[in-house]
Amino acid sequence: MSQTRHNWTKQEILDIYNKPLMELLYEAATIHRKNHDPNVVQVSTLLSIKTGGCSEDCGYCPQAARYHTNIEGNDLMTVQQVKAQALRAKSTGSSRVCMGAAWRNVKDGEEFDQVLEMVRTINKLDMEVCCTLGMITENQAQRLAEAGLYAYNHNLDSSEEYYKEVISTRGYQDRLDTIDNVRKTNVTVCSGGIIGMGENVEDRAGMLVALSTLNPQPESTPINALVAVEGTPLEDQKPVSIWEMIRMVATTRIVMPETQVRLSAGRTQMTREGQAMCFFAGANSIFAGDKLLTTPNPDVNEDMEMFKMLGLNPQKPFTKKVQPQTVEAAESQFEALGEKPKWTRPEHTIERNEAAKTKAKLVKN
Ligand code: SAM
Ligand code: DTB
Ligand code: SF4
Repeated sequence: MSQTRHNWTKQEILDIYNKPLMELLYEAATIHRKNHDPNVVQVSTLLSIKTGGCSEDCGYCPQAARYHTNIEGNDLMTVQQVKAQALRAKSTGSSRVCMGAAWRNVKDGEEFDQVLEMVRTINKLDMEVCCTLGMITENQAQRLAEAGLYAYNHNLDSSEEYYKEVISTRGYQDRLDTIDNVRKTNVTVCSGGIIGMGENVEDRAGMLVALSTLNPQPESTPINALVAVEGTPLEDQKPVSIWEMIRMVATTRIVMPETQVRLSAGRTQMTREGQAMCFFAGANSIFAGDKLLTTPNPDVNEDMEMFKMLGLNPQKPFTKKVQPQTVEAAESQFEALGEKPKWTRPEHTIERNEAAKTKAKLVKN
């Protein structure tokens, strides 16, 4: 019988998070090995296919146009460029390529058609393909599924309450709606969040309530430690301690036993010993490659050395679910509907976001 529960309460999750560490680790590791091979870690490579210039106000994000950060913006990559990067990722042991675009939402048209072609191309290399393109409609999710998409990443980021302190340009329900649209297809759901944005432990538990009560639960959940980037509203946040990361990973593992828990952004700040404890606590996926989307990540050779030291093996593609079939554009059953996802645009004011925007205007002028 599956141990997966979809009715976790915030108090239950808080009680788990706050357990004495040795008990928390033992419980998480026990659940981990019942559901996964503890010596296998899935490796994904991120590819920023369209960088910067985003219209949203996400307080953590260096790609939001309204803040002044030192990133180099780029238009949409070509299919050939993406193919070359995917082949490189495959040769260094990645089973998945995750393509990120600094978009609020997907718009039907040439650029989305190009992304669909990227999906087809990578799936044909026998790698899992993931996209994170912002909000999508059900029709757009169907078209991605038909192209051979394996996973769609759309994070809840935090609890519903704390989310309002970080993002004002779209609501929590909008995110849930996109996840719901993905769920209507064969594409797996990747959804998680960030710790270290100034939220409290209740918010971390609140995010895990929102994720674990989804039915089915997400197939993968990235746990990011905030990378505080200069110029963003969250630039002065103190780094989270490794103990908080370990507790968050372990709690995620306990409430979502079957999910692949990804130790995501923030690994450059973590020692190998710290990362090893996260793997013991149930993390079984990482992002590899010396860049996340715009910020640094450990070098892939260093990661492979760490794997060797810990006796970990990279997961083979399509271990958890069969490879989707790619339907060519000419044979597609779905036409572009030209619709936009409906979203609520809460547009309340977040003081620190406004301050970062004002500061950026002064620097840019
Ligand atoms: N634009 C799309 C969207 O917002 O869904 C896709 C890209 S966006 C960069 C994907 C996720 O990266 C965000 O939801 C957030 O959880 C994470 N992220 C962005 N900036 C981060 C940072 N500075 N530190 C940690 N995680 C970050
Ligand atoms: C996720 O949860 N983390 C990744 C991926 N999904 C797209 C992105 C992390 C981005 C960190 C900041 C940057 O490099 O720009
Ligand atoms: Fe845009 Fe995504 Fe960054 Fe938000 S997280 S500003 S939507 S790129």
